[in-house]
Amino acid sequence: MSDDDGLIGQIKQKLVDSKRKWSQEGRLLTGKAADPATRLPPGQREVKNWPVLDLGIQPDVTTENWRLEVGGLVDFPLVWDWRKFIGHAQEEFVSDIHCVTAWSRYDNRWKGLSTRALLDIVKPRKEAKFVVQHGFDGYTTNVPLEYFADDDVLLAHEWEGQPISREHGGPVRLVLPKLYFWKSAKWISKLEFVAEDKAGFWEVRGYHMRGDPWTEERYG
Ligand SMILES: Nc1nc2c(c(=O)[nH]1)N[C@H]1C(S)=C(S)[C@@H](COP(=O)(O)O)O[C@H]1N2
Ligand SMILES: [Mo]
Repeated sequence: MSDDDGLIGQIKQKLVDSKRKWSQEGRLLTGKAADPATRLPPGQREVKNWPVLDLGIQPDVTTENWRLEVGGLVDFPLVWDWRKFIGHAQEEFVSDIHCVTAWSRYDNRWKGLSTRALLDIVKPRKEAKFVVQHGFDGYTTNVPLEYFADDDVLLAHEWEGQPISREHGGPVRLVLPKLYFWKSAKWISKLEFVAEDKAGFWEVRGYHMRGDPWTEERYG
């Protein structure tokens, strides 16, 4: 890390407070389900730009100082640096982003290591049912293992042929397209396999433990 604590900015307390209030009020809920074939989940609108959403802290992570730790209920825990990570076969996927603040962005071309490839290496134990993602900014978010293991989930390092920028979570972030985007940690530092579900940063503030956009699992 280059600066004192490796972080820039300050946590946006107002954003955190207003999003917590949204969850209490059930803001943006339409009560309708949408068919995935329609492409746009209920209550969402398409944007062409790519908004930046985080807690206001954008850690200075580079390919030099980045490390990925994988632990918890796995047979082969690991700590990788960039060279180890990039030495594994990379895959590309095009997918849509659905953010719980109601924007969706279509057709994002991601490149990275598939979570299936990672799972083949670390071998989760049969008791492992959930994955907690940790970011270098202190962010956490929890997902069911079967969503984490889906074939379109990447530990991504490129977007549209370019390295993922710092503001969007570079050098490596998770991309899990079938859930709201808060379930995809930026500046990923650690993956923790657990037996019991464990609420992450937004989940303890009223956001959903799973977060499926098609059934509007925004809060709860
Ligand atoms: N480490 C970390 N990951 C995070 C967040 C964060 O604050 N810290 N915010 C989440 C939220 S709420 C969203 S919508 C997406 C936003 O990603 P983007 O800024 O690239 O659009 O990242 C998610 N992952
Ligand atoms: Mo979000």
